[in-house]
Amino acid sequence: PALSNSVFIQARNGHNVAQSRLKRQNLQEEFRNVFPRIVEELTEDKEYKHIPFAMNWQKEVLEINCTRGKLNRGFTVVDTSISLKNGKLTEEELQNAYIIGWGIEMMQSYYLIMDDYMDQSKTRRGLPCWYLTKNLGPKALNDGFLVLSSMFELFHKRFSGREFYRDLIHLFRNVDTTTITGECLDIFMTPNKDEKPKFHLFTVENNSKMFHYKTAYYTTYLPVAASMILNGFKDKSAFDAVRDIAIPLGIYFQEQDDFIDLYGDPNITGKIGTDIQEGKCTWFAAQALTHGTNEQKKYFQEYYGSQRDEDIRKIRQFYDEMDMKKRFEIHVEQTLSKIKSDMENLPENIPSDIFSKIMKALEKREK
Ligand code: DMA
Ligand code: MG
Ligand code: MG
Repeated sequence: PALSNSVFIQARNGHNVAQSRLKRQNLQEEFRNVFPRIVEELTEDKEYKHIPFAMNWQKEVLEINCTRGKLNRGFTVVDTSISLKNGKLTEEELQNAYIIGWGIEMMQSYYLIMDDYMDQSKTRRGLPCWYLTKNLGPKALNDGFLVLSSMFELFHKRFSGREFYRDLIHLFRNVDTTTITGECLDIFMTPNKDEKPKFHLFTVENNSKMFHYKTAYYTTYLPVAASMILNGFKDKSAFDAVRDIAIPLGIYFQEQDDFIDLYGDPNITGKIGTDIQEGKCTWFAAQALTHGTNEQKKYFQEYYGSQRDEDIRKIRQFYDEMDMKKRFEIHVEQTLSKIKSDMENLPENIPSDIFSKIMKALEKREK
């Protein structure tokens, strides 16, 4: 069904969207305004109305968990569709990009509900984590699954009759498996209560593999690949070429996440960093154990993963002594210049500005 009383459906479906409407800020606002309709559509089911409690709960879970992020991933679907169609996309193509974009935002919210429970984080996007809301505790896990199933429900309602449906579902299933595998790697490398961190696993290679799986695949590859599927791409080599650029960019995104955990301002990021006391295999920890002297490594292993404030301070000081901010800056410069040069070899039908837009959105990211 069309988003019937939606204010922005002005043009008829088959017509190209007017250029004047394709301004970024404009579209970002349109994109944002689509979500309440999606929630309505998901909960308007006749059968469902007989269980109003579940219906209202689903509304609340979706509204609180899906709308408070930066919406970078979701909007990348829109950005990518515009690039792939060289600015000439129909109303229907734009609406489809909005729906898929929100699907990705829903997927992200499901990961965060689960991840915050596993990481025992305290705040997210400026609010208590969902499992800490209303003292839900482990019951929050069902809401994670609720958000995921809502996403598949939305795609089914909207796209099940479409030619691209099979490829779309295949992509999302595949990305979900990859991300969960990445969370497995993360969990495996994180110590359980009263255990020492697994320092022998803290290598640059393991760290980057974990980032590839847990973050890069769904953060940068998924939105671009989803838009390609919407736009009729079938050729495996085009997806491979996109993956080769998207994955390093997504790994860089998670490296920024580690930077923010250490040096970010919680008032801006909306979350409080806990990586040091949790003994996480972060980019910084992997650097310390790769480039430190034997003496430095010994010192690091003595205090990393401890809950005591003074030990956490020691690790922060240690990072300063190793000049980690500078190391990070150099690493980022190298990463980005490699990605930029690889972007020059993309196939002709993949405009490189797809990735320039993502890079721009990540530049000097503070949250
Ligand atoms: C993020 O891992 C990965 C997923 C799949 C949510 P993280 O725990 O480092 O992220 P955050 O710092 O946002 O909790
Ligand atoms: Mg986390
Ligand atoms: Mg985590």
